Amino acid sequence: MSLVAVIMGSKSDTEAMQPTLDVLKGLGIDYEVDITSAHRNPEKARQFGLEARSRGIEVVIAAAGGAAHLPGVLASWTTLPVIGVPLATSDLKGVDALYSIVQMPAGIPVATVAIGTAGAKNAAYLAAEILSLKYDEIRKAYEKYRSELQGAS
Ligand code: RP5
Repeated sequence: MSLVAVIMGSKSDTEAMQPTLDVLKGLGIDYEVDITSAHRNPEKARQFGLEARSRGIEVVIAAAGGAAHLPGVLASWTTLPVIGVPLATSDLKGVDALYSIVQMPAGIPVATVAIGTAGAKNAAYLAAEILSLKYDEIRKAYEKYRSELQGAS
């Protein structure tokens, strides 16, 4: 059963989000991936948000470029933690997406990571930290990764 849902706003986001999937896989975290545009398919975004918890999802990672309303829209339909990844897919190179995702009005949080590959990876690591509160196997895998970092510098 998937613990993490990785939702992207467009097929064109797939390559930018591969690092998220690689990190989740490396840590042994089960995930699902879907394309759900908040503006082209708002009903699908709503259904996903309403059903995610009952399907066993515990963390949502939502990636989008441009106006990047997807993470906020999903957060409006679920009380699961939502991590937003701003993607550099527009002429503004992701600054638009960053501002859009990070500037959620008070009350409906979206945890926002960096633009690009660093953010895509950190979204997965942050999901691992959240899941580590409950799952010992994920905590052990994540702590192993962290301890290996110490040897690298
Ligand atoms: C956003 O707009 C997507 O997340 C994507 O990053 C960007 C462009 O999408 P497409 O027009 O290529 O589908 O919705």
